[in-house]
Parts: sequence; structure tokens; C-alpha cells
Amino acid sequence: MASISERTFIAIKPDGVQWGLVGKIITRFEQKGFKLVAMKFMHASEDLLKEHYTDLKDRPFYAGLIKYMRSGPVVVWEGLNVVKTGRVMLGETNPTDSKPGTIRGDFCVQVGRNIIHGSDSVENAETEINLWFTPEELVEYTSCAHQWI
Ligand code: IDP
Ligand code: MG
Repeated sequence: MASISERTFIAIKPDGVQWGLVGKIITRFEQKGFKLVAMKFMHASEDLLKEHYTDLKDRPFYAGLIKYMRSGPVVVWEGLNVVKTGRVMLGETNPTDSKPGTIRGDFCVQVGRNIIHGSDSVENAETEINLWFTPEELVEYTSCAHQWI
């Protein structure tokens, strides 16, 4: 059953930071009505990035991807269908296929520089949240929007 406490892991990639898009991207998730659970700005280690993208380790772009992904804000959002909705808000992996109005559709042009990561399943979201955040970093509070959703 769909749960209002579903969580997703979103990472703004270094080019998203350089283009000054952090505020705009965070705003989209806030406006949609998702609850901010955790956020930090960090320089990820190579080991962490390799673990995060372990399913892509045999792809030709893997080494370049690890090199590209060094820093950015990482965020946990919570809400009804947040994983699927988050992916819709991101757009397709390749910005060329992403519709205007989506984050990748509006702000980037090439697949190797697509400015944002979002979990692709509830299961992967849980793995990624545990990889990037400690339990103490996940903040517990009741959102005033909760009763309206
Ligand atoms: P996703 O980010 O939409 O989930 P994945 O297939 O999981 O897409 O790929 C992870 C990341 O790897 C992409 O967001 C993109 O940065 C990079 N990537 C995927 N395909 C290519 C490619 O063909 N060339 C270069 N980079 C790629
Ligand atoms: Mg993916």
C-alpha cells in the first residue's frame, strides 16, 4: 500500500551546484508538498560514489561518472509516492528525452551532465538513504501539511 512516509534520496550533482540551481530544485520538492527529512552539502568520497553506482560498474561511462559526481547537496524527501513522483519531476536520464517542466528537461542538455540524482525504487531509496545518511541525520518532526494530505 502507498505510504505517506515513503522516502527518496535526491542528490544535486556538481553541475547543478555550479549553475546555481540548488534553491530552484529544493523549491520544486517543497512546493510539491514533500517533507524535508534530511539535507547536507558534502564532498562524497570515491568509495561512497562507487558504492552508490555499483550497479553501473561495468558500463563504459562508470569511471567518468565517479569523477564527475564529487560534491553537492544530498537530500531526503518524504511523502506519498515520493519515489515515483520524484523521478517524474526529474525527467528522463537523458535530458534530450526529458519534457520541459521537468528538472532535467528545463536545466540541462547532456546525459553525462544531468545535474540531479533520484532513487528509482523504494528499495533502492532505502539503501541509498542508509548509505549517505546516519540515522541521527534523519530529522523527526510532524509537518503541518500532514493532516491535509
Ligand atoms: P538515472 O540517474 O536517471 O537513474 P542511471 O541509468 O541510473 O540514470 O545512470 C546513472 C547516471 O549515470 C545518470 O544520471 C548519468 O549521470 C550517467 N549516465 C547514464 N547513462 C550515461 C551515458 O550513456 N553516458 C554518460 N553518462 C551516463
Ligand atoms: Mg539510477
